[in-house]
Amino acid sequence: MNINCSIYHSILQNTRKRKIFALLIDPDKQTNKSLVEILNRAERAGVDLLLVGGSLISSGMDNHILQIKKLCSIPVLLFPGSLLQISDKADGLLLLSLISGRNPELLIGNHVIAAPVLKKSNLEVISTGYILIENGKMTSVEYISNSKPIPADKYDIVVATAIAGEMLGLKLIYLEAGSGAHNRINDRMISEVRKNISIPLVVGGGISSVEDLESVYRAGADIAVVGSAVEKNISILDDFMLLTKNFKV
Ligand code: 1GP
Repeated sequence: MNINCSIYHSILQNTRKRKIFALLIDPDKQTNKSLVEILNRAERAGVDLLLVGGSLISSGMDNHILQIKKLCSIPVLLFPGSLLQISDKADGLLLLSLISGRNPELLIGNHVIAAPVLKKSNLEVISTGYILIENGKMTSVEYISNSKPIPADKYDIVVATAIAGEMLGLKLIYLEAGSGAHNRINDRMISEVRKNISIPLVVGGGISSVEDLESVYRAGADIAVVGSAVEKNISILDDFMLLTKNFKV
């Protein structure tokens, strides 16, 4: 992805032509050795974006990001699980508003606290409507965010939430089943949301095979986010990227 123009601008340009694959790196789940391996593989395979974050991170983000930037040139977006995960060493940040929930801190409270810091940084801030969907088990994001996910068969509520997010001026809608979800976001949910919004649609959580990824793309996701499947089997990354590059939009 060309980082000379802004990341969001290149997302908008790319989504008209092709799908975008984002690899989620949870620094706490990597050793130095596995990080080198995964980033080399990601660069070779042509991964478009790195999202870096997790529900809990045990040490400062700056060092993690500096290490990642030393090892590869893929644009790095923070995907912060908390206010502690902001680092101006990254290229950008998904400013997540958890619009499926009713926890005021995650709708606006944390954003107010972070705003002056973000304003002074060089980070590209991409406001994102984050919609948590039930997936069959409680995920870390549900527990930590202290918010209820929307049931996976409540299509109308999810669609209305996504439309509201777009109307509020958010730049991306992110349907999240949660890391390691039993059930990824279902195809009908993805396509109904896709039909009803015009901003890019991100889908993540529980995408564990090439078939899953293909269905997610076919249903209408512009950007797919995968973490756990690659942590378990790094070679699947090549298959994911082969599909992404050859997928006809
Ligand atoms: C990012 O939580 C996802 O949205 C990543 O989920 O770890 O299940 O791929 P997985």
